[in-house]
Amino acid sequence: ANMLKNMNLADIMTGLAASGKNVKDMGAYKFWQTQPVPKFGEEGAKVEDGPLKMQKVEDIDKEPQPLVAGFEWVTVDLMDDGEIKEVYELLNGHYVEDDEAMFRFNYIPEVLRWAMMAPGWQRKYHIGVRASQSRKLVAFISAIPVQIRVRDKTFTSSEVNFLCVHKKLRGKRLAPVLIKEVTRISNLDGVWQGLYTAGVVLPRPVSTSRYYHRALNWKKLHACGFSPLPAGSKPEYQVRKYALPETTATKGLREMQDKDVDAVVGLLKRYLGRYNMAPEFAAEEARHWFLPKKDSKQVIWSYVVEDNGKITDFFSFFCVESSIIKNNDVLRVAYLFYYASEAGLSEPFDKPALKTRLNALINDALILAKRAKLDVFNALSLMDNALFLEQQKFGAGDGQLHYYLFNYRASPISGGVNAKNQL
Ligand code: MYA
Repeated sequence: ANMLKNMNLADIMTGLAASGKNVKDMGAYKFWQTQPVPKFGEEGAKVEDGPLKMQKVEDIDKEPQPLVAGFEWVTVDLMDDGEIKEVYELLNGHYVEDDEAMFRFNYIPEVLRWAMMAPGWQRKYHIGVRASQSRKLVAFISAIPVQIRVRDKTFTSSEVNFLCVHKKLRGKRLAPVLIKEVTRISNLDGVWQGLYTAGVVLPRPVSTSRYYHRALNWKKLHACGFSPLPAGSKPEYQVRKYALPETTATKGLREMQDKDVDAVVGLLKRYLGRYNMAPEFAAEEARHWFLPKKDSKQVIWSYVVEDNGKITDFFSFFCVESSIIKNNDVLRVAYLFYYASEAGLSEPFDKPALKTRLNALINDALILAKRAKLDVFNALSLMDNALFLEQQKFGAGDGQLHYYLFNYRASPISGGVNAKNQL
């Protein structure tokens, strides 16, 4: 979870984007220094990957930590339209913003359900805090179970997301209490590892990637302050630079259907096997994450290439809106999700062939996103994205996304982490 925005050249040159921004001394992390996470300063140590702390379910507290007077724990029923609206409103007003407070994520209920009601979800992981008197929802945290592979080891972990504290309750150490509660609930289910992303630096990222942005609707991006007009350029030139054809070019490209699930799972398993850290999808999970729901607003777009009855390629992107704070409008932002291609799986590995293929596929993804009326297309500097970012006219943004593992020590991973957690 992090924000987006085209960074101007001056920031790149002054190094503002460097990952050093926001780093504190280990001792200043009053909460995180008590948790089973790797510490800054021990990066170099040669250690085997694995859990940091072993515990037993019977030793885990059966009750949550008490909250300060006037507040109480609740679980939120996301099936209930009224309750999901409360989560929507909390996040819409108080969730992640960019550094200059120009944009804030606007997770509509359809996206929240998609993200938090994935296979294996349980209501007890949709944890809220209410003010006892007013019943107002003032804080939230959630998790879903995922199978995550780090190098040659695969384990279940709680993927934590949507941590949010109402602006009026900030700085009161409520976030650590929420994090301990989602940990406790996971532990009672025998889950001992966590996976999460944040724009802020905490002890200690297992991987860090940068956001890149590709304009689809440059005029709108410029008008709302997302994309500056480069010095010496003219608006017409920018519009022409980002123009896209009306129709896709890849032969055999079509929307993914239910009948493709097994083929996509098989292809993804082989393709993601190339990376040091990636999720493992069961068929049911792939169905959930990739197939659009027919009866609600579209959140996810997935395409396959079929060649003589065989699925050779796959790509997907999802949409999360961002509110433009100054004028009540929204940006419709596409995020590149998972992809896979036989072109990356030849023996020996043929990098130029993969580069050519990914550029063709991503160009089609841009065309399809534009057709879906999305305004900008985001991708991270992970997986094989370096092979197409420049050629497809993505520009570096000012947002970083740090990947974290809870209670798992792993030597640092460069590139190729899972795309799912960018939600
Ligand atoms: S990332 C998105 C987080 N949400 C936002 O950024 C929305 C806007 N901001 C807020 O709502 C608040 O500022 C939040 C902090 C809630 C972020 N992840 O209560 P405090 C540490 C982890 O006084 P507040 C996402 O959702 C901070 O370093 N820790 O602060 C993934 C300090 O600790 P320390 C964070 O500003 C979340 C302490 O909190 C984050 O009122 C993954 C201060 O607490 C952050 N993003 O509230 C959570 N930001 O003293 C971890 C600040 O040590 C999951 N802090 O520096 C771990 C795995 C658990 C499952 C395990 C299973 C076994």
